[in-house]
Amino acid sequence: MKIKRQTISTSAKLLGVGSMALLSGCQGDKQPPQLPNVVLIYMDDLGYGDMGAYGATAVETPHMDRLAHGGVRFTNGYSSSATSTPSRYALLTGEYPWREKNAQILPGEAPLIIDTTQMTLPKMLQERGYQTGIVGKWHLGLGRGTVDWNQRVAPGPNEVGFDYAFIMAATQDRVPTVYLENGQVVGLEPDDPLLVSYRENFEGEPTGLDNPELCTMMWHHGHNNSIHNGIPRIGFQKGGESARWIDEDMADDFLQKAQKFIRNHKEKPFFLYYAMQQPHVPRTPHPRFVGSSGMGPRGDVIVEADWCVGELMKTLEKESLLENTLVIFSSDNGPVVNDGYFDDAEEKLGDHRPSGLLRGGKYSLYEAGTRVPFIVFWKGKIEPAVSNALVSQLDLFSSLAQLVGSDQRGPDSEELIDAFLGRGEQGRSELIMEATTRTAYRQGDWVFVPPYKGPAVNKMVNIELGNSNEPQLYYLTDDIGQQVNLADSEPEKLQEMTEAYERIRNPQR
Ligand code: NG6
Ligand code: CA
Repeated sequence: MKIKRQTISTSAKLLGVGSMALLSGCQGDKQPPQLPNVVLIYMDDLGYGDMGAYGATAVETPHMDRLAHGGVRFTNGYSSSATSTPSRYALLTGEYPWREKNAQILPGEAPLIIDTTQMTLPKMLQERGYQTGIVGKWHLGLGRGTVDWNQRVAPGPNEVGFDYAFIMAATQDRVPTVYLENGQVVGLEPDDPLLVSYRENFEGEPTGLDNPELCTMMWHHGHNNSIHNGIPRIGFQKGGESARWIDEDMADDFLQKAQKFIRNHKEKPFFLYYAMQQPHVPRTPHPRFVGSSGMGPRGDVIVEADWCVGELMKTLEKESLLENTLVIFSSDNGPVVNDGYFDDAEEKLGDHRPSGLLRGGKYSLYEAGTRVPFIVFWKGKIEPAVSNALVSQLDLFSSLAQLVGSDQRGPDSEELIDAFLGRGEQGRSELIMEATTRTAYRQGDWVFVPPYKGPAVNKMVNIELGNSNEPQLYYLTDDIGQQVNLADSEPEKLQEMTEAYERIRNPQR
């Protein structure tokens, strides 16, 4: 059946009223309102143009598209940064990542950057009786400085609000290449301790730089330290052989843990943060997905991830949880094609445009750095719609707090539950976007990019970063691709945008 599309401004209406009222059954019901489960599916480097529902034709994503077509699909939904750590920091704290100097791409041995006394999204939900879990990529640091991977590693996700955590510490291209379950490295044998260093190699250990003959995937830039599974990584490690993950199984490993979490916690409300690893490098689809996209490993892992989303949704359905589960789908930052390995991603890209019509990509201050697929799905509670409201992942904290009746609010997080549930197009009026500590500003449909020194293009990844000696001003309504800089022709607007931006970034001035 073809779903009739509609825009919110015309006719979409939610099948209920008032966020708390939404949660209760009949009026006068003596039962306390039943809180909905929340499942946050978070992709890694999936671009605005990487999904069928956002215009992709070369790669098929039927399961993600089903969420998009059955829920609210945001066209102006943003991650908080053009890289992972800062986006994830903002997602969990509701605070702009540029306020926290440590919220930058972290190595695998970095200390935890969220203060354990800080209020977080999962802690807020715990206070409301939720059981909380994270499965997948963490990338917010672990421990307090020097980590002994052979002891329980803490503080980490358990200490900032997750009752359950099955994670990789950083990224799949960084050591250690092991999973941690509630702080313990999974499958570690005491007689083969795991050692990790980002400063120097361990004597006698092969590296991508010295031993290319041991690599089944070659590094293009960076990624030439310790080799695991034929893939050279960032950082050095030794030992812990029995604990090492198999890259091709990672999607299944995370999916199974996510499904198990749902099955084990279905009696009380739960929050599951399913932080998937695709399509971040190294792209290692399970053999059953190899060749599935015709676009090489980058396309194949998108197909794999799409399948995982479908399987997760099936689990919710099988457990009769769909009508009581709010599903949020998004990505931590924009897309990159070559992010440091020779993996055919460029050669086989064909006509596919991971950024869609947007300019830039991962690491970029232009739109494709942070404007990402953003979908909110709730069977029976949300009518399918496309929303143009300006929303950020930053806003999930306060908006979910509204939904579950919590008084907690994130410092920079806006209360946009109505927009998220498709009850109107009233989103933010303004937003600061970040890319590796640089920031840009959106207000309405205008975007201001302040002047930044540095290369205009990162030649390694072939992405325009947004750096220019001149201020840039774009009007997205007419120019979604940010091709026409209006800074000279619209001096008043430029002035207004500059001042509004400075008010947020440098309030003391
Ligand atoms: C970069 C890596 C890149 C990726 C990124 C983090 C190099 C040359 N590049 O430093 O491959 O790992 O960090 O990506 O090492 S993110 O999505 O987790 O932010
Ligand atoms: Ca990422």
